[in-house]
Amino acid sequence: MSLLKRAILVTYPYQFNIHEAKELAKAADYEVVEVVKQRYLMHSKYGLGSGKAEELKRIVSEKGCNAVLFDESLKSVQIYNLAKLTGVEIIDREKLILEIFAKRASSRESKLQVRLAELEYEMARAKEKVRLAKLGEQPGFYGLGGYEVEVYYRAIKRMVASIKEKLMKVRKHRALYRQRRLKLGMPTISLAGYTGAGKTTLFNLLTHEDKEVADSVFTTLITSTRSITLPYGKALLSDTVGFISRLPTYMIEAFKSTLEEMTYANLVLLLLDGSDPPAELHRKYESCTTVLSEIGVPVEKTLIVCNKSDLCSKEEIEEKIGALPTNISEVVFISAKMGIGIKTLTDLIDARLFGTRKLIKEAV
Ligand SMILES: Nc1nc2c(ncn2[C@@H]2O[C@H](COP(=O)(O)OP(=O)(O)OP(=O)(O)O)[C@@H](O)[C@H]2O)c(=O)[nH]1
Ligand SMILES: [Mg+2]
Repeated sequence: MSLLKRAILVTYPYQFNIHEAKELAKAADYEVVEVVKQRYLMHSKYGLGSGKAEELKRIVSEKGCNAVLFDESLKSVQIYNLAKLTGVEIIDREKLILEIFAKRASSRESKLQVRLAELEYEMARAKEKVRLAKLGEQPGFYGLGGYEVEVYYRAIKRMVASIKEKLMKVRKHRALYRQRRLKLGMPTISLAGYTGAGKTTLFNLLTHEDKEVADSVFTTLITSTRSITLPYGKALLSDTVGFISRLPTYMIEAFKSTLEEMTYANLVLLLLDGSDPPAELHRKYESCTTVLSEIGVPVEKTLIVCNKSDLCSKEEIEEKIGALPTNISEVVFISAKMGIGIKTLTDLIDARLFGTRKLIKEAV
């Protein structure tokens, strides 16, 4: 029995947008029955232009769908207008990502993080609802008065504060762990990269673990840390949540205690999927470096690792990497799945972390 909800996807007319939005839809249990494409999705009334919005209305009724997935962030008034026009639920990109996170979150921490992101989503829209209520229009409030709207807004604010407090405690806990690890003198390595780049595959290979690897988006939500043995010492390797483009800052904020590990890492391995077409590789690379700089990881700490080298020729990947806006010359080509290039990678990590130990040993 299929539990998939039937949905129409509204997105940009580019292959990578369509592909990624479909992956997100699949991960949140939606079956995309038709794709409506438009170059510009920021029109004030419906997100879409009004002609396209009418077309969407027609398709929704023809196909008998339960929802419209809108591949951009929408304001409450736009959601309200679209829902009124089409008669079905409107899920924007942020909401869709939140649905996936909510479905996948299994630890107490990731559940808190997802709840925080959900409330922040609601709060951003509640502000607009308050404004509209004051103007006498109340989309989405179905007759709530301005007073109740204020109460609602304040209630969300209180919940946000309470969750933040709980997350602070988790952060303190992590800080304690970090101090303990520091005392052990073990350097730390973090895996970073777009969702699906192969972080967990590499993590499993280096740590002999068996964490879930899958062809869908956001497979990993919980950070795992294990020790690895390198020629000149031991280090701790962490796998974590993947990045995605157009992720709003508050979501990064919500996952801060998870992502924060990266700011303390001695080395961050930025994994790229070398089999991506050039435009996609470029776009994902930029999304990753934006998040890394937002959370405060200096470029010098990053090592670019180009994964899935088994899927294309070295020349092909080198050409793609060469076109990236980066001045980092050091790129390692590996295949985590096939175990190709792993020795070169571990030697490089070793040199970065224990370079001086090696020199001392060679000198004596
Ligand atoms: N061909 C090929 N496939 C790979 C390689 N590394 C990983 N994959 C595949 O890529 C997909 C995603 O791998 P994961 O390790 O789950 O990726 P991830 O970066 O951890 O993804 P998230 O947890 O969603 O952020 C899986 O289907 C893997 O089997 C590789 O070197 N070659
Ligand atoms: Mg993973």
